[in-house]
Amino acid sequence: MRFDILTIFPEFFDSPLACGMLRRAIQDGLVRVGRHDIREFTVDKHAMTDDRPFGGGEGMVMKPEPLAAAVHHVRGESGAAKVVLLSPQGRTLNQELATELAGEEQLILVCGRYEGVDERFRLAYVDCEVSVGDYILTGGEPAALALLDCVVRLLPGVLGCGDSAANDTFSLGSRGGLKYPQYTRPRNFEGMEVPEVLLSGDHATIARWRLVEAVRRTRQRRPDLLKAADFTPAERRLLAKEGIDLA
Ligand code: 9D3
Repeated sequence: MRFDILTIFPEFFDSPLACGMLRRAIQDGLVRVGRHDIREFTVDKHAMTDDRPFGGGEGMVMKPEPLAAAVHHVRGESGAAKVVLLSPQGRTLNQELATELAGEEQLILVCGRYEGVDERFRLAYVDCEVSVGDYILTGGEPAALALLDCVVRLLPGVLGCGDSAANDTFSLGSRGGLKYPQYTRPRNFEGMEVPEVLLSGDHATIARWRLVEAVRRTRQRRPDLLKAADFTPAERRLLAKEGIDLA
């Protein structure tokens, strides 16, 4: 898969791309990430990427020509690239959207700054607008980074065995719920003990305890993520016995 990021701050992505899973995926050739400075596609002598809004008002608007020229520059031979504008008005990013995007051959991520991009660029070039949530960022770059990160980890070969999708299958996490509480050494930390059941070596009992704790936690913090249909009859019996009502 190939990503091309259009931005006025290409350096923004330097250290994220040089660390951890993203670095490894790039090194292994599983993904290619190009960064392109929109300023290099400007058409005027002052290299302006933004201008004042027609009709007046606060802030600046990104000019359409540099954005269009940058898209033309990075669009591959096939022309099959999908142009994604990171925008507060977009579809909110979630795991389902990440899975859809992971099926694309090339994504061109357009990072807006200022008050937004010229409407004509959006209409003529943008296939999909994505937001990362209902809060205000300074621009599209941090949103593009979140999108890149969550899509890349879905690509074949990127995850190690320890974090594989298959390994997730039995946990609530893979069904959209939250993770159970986790513990590692030492057994006593500041007077707090690790729950006895986790030291028992009884894998079936541990699995049941984890399911119960994960559901309890999800119901308390993110009830929107819990659907009774996600559980087997045996799991529903166990949860009912523990006094957890899925309805
Ligand atoms: C209504 C006036 N503007 C802000 C006080 C609107 C506005 C313009 C530009 C708000 C944010 C931004 C910059 N943000 C993004 O480009 C952005 C974003 C976000 O702010 N939140 C969540 N997802 C995204 S994706 C791109």
